[in-house]
Amino acid sequence: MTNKKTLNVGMLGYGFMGRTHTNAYCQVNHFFKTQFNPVLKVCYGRGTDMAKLKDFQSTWGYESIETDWRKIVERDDIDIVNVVSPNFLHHDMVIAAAEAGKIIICEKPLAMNVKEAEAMAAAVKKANVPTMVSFNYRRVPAIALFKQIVDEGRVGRPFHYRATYNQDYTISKNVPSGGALWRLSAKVAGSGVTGDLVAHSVDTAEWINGPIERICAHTEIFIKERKNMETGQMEQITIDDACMFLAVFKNGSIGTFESTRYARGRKNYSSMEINGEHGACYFNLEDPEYLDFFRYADPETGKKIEDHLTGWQKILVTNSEHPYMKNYWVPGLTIGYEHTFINGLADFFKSIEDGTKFSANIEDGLRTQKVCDAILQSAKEKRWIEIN
Ligand code: SOE
Repeated sequence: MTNKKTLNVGMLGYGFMGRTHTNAYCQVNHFFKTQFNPVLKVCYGRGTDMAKLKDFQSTWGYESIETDWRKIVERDDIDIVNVVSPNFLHHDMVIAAAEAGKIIICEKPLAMNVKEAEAMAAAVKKANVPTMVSFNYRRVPAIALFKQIVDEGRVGRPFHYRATYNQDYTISKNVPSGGALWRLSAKVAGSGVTGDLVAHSVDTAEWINGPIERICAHTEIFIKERKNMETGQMEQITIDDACMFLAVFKNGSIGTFESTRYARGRKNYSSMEINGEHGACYFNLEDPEYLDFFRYADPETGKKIEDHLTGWQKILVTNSEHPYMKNYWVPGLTIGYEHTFINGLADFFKSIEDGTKFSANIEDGLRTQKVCDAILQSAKEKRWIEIN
């Protein structure tokens, strides 16, 4: 017998993110005591590859499939509309879901541009429905600990923030565009690494270190033509392959950000470091269970506690005192990428249950979109841009 309230899920998409989000629904109640029982009702695909859609359905246990996403949004029995489709569809899907009064979960980047994101946020505000934008890296235990340490004042006045998000999977000119590689097509993805990777870095940076006030960016396209795997034709590549920018935060600290899909050897190298008056923190997603912390001074007194034993502490973030970890195994045993989606869903369910504000919500998604659009504008116009 369970008293949990059923939440029927309509999954709009069935690719990589469809898997990560679906797995979170399957696992959330195994590790967290939520008040909700998500039921995998229906998953959507365009119908171009029915075998793949059906395979997704049977692998994960969806009750049915659908090739018209609007039919899912219109269904009275669907409670959560979960958007994991390519970026160009987010706008229509989220607005329709808001108008239908659904709980909304949307992958990042929220939209193709600020104009779309603003319309989505307005529709959500009008409908007053709970939203989650899937900035899953906030839910890496070591990144949550990073924020906790900064919030506790252990880093003190911040001077520098440094972030990278580097991969290497598009270096070959033979990597096609289109199909599963829609992230290389501007019409489908909106932008390149800026929306796909920098959005994560910006979300985490602002979450940890507060708002970015102004930026100056440079972007680069290294390979300007690729064969589209669906049409077989060469197409012009207009998305940014690499992006670097300087940032000034509202708190007076300054930042550097670098992102590329051409960093040979780097697979998912998302790193962040903050250097403050009293200490510093460093995290790197290729070593995700560790957080490095450097303690120079007592946060209360500001008094130097550095001595001959001082150095970077490499904290294995697996103790029950660490964020999320008491829900999993025993100290020393690690969790992985998929758990960030489980942790996020558990937090989202808790906020719905308690009626509290969830972050990252659609407003946070809009905020990140503003920074990303400013980055692209800055690179185009070769000048500093203020973020309002
Ligand atoms: C791109 O390769 C990608 O899959 C992103 O879209 C995800 O958001 C990122 O977390 C992993 O890399």
